[in-house]
Amino acid sequence: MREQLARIREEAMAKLNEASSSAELEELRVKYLGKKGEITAILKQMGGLPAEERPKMGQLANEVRAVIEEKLTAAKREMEEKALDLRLRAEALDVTVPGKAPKMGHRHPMYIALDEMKEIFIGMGFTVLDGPEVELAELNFDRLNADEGHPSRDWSDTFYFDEQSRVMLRSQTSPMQVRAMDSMELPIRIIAPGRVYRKDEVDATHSPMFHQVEGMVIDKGVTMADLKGTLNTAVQQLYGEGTKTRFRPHHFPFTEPSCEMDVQCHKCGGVGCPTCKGEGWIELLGAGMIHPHVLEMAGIDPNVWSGWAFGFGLERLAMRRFKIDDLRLIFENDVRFLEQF
Ligand code: 2NM
Repeated sequence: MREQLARIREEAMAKLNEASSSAELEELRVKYLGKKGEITAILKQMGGLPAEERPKMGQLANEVRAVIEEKLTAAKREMEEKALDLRLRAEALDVTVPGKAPKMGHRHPMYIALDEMKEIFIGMGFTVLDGPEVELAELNFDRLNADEGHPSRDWSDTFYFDEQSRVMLRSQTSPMQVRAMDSMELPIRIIAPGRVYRKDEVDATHSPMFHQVEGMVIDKGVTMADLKGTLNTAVQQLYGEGTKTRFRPHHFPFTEPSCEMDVQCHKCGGVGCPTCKGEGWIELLGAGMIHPHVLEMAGIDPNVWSGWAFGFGLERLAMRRFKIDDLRLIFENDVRFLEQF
């Protein structure tokens, strides 16, 4: 029995040393210490021993049992520690690995130009207005002195929604000025940027959708001098101090008198170069004193109030500002193009 216990002890120790999983450990625990295990079997045989041998053998058997138990516990703990260590290693974050920089977008070049424009006019006390792109022909045309028969009202020029030509995609942002005249308290100082629609074929300078910025001032005693002063101030901020402008007579149905404003070419200083096509001047916008009848239609007495307005195409402004030579680039949104600004 003594030898049996010694063998069990030796064998158990060797096997416990070799065990490589907790399942194996459990198997060994059952094999040696379980109810039908080898130690239990030995203890059951004790009854056959002489009485004086029993306590010694009992003690020995218990020692072996204790040693195996201890070894089991130690092996189990070691295995758990190893597993934890492996898991920690696998889950470890290397905080020294360089991060991935998120790709930052930026404003579209046209909106950079628009925001500049807004800043300039907000700085002069103007409010920025927004309005519907689906508009009544009444506000887009009639209220702006463009009566039935005006060429821009033709079906070949304008996107109408109905046979009666009552509802349309606005062809200018001026209907917002009309809405402002109808709803705002005087005096009014506003700019109205937004999309406008005309039936034009796409080419390097045309698109059926483009953006306009229009501005309007209505107050008492407002004259053409205020128009020139305000637009000159805006141009100095946009193109730099000392930029010269000139005003040429023009015609619009909603203004009288009307004019176009040119800026002296920033490239050649007015001598003439490819940028200004040899002119020395670059056409910037249309403007004029609001027609008395347009004021009257809005219920504003032209004998008390007067006003001026202007309008220009935003794409053209952005194209000049960023030296873009094809309008289509503005709308294609090719990232390789956009990234350059
Ligand atoms: C332009 C040129 C000149 C204009 C006029 C008005 C209104 F509503 F006050 F009559 N809004 N916009 C105007 C005047 C627009 O664009 C080339």
